[in-house]
Amino acid sequence: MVILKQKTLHSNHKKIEYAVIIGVQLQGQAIHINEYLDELEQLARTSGAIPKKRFIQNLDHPHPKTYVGKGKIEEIAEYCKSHEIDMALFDDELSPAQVRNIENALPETKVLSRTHLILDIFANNARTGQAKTQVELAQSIFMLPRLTGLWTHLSKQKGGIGMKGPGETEIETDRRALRNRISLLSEKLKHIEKIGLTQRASRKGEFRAALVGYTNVGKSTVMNLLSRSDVLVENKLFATLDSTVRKIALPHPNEMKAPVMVLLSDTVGFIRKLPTLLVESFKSTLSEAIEADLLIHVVDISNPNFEAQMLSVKETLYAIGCGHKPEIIIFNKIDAYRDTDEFFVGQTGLNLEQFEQSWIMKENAPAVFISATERNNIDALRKIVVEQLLHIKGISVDNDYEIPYE
Ligand SMILES: Nc1nc2c(ncn2[C@@H]2O[C@H](COP(=O)(O)OP(=O)(O)OP(=O)(O)O)[C@@H](O)[C@H]2O)c(=O)[nH]1
Ligand SMILES: [Mg+2]
Repeated sequence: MVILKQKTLHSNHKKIEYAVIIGVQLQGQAIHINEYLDELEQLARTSGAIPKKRFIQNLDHPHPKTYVGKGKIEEIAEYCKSHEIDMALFDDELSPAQVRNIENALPETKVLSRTHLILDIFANNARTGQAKTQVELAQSIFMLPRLTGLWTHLSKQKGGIGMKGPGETEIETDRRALRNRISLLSEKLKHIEKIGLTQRASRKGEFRAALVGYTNVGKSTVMNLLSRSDVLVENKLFATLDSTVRKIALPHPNEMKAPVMVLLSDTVGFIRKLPTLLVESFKSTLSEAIEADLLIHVVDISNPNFEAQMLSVKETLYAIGCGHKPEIIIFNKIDAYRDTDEFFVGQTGLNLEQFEQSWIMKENAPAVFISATERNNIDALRKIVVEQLLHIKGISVDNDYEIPYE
């Protein structure tokens, strides 16, 4: 049996899908669940759904049978029925038993988690053969233990979110076929990776820097700014999936010397609870970051959760084995506060100037505060990147080391 089927005709006229968003506020949870659910809603919108209502319940721990309590699930079921809701979106991964019970309570509604949405968005945005193969592999591994879902019959009729393969295809739900497909895709990826390996090996000896960071923070905008290229920039999550590498010239700190040529790469953004299997599947795309001399960690300082986002990024960097790599931090989007006198950065309770001071004192990583869209402080950014690269390679600013150039 073939795993990926061509989309049926009706799915070209895509029906709008309505969603309810469901979360649990755990006792002692530092961040209010609403901030997590804002992100879940953004994921839902990015994958093409319209969120209609939020359901939040305060609990010591998620209910083992139905995630939220019995009364709450009945309330949700009632709402879904009367408002013809297509999907119930949960911020956490559900156990197979929870999925079964919830599906029984919501027989006409797809039960999906944030992982489904992330996989869907990745599937929509994958462009190259490598990205498509990586996403399909991740989807197949994710689907394998979840084939019992009742809603698969709904989705097979309806298609849509949670059932999209990369490109114009839908995911098959047959276990044996899925297993075969997983081994085929793994083989295909190994082959693609081998080619990438030789390409990257030829870049040895050059200065390499990689833009990393949470999704939608402005990595591609910074890439375009530094390289005058036109990588896709969008106010959407995961606009970039494939890594792009550009050679850029940065002024040498010693004006008498030739510019420093650097290979700069832009790659996939990270997100809270990025599924491990996705990180695993994307390791070859992330190898630009893994093999870089310097990581340029871009942070969206206009997002109140930026510190939690930085932690998520750090976790993912450790997961791919580059937690200890030299790093500089770009605090981007400082313009988002421009007209406010008394603004506070995130939840630190400090204004921007105080924050700059405290950050520089607190952290060892060099930091720079910029606006990529307003082009504020870009020279400072260029300078800090060059200084760090020279420092990492143990080259003093004034010596006559032969700097690679075009
Ligand atoms: N206000 C403001 N917006 C910015 C700035 N830099 C980028 N943006 C906007 O932020 C959004 C995301 O920018 P991207 O460059 O696509 O972000 P990214 O990190 O590459 O995102 P993904 O590839 O989706 O992970 C776009 O709408 C940009 O115009 C900035 O300095 N200030
Ligand atoms: Mg991008």
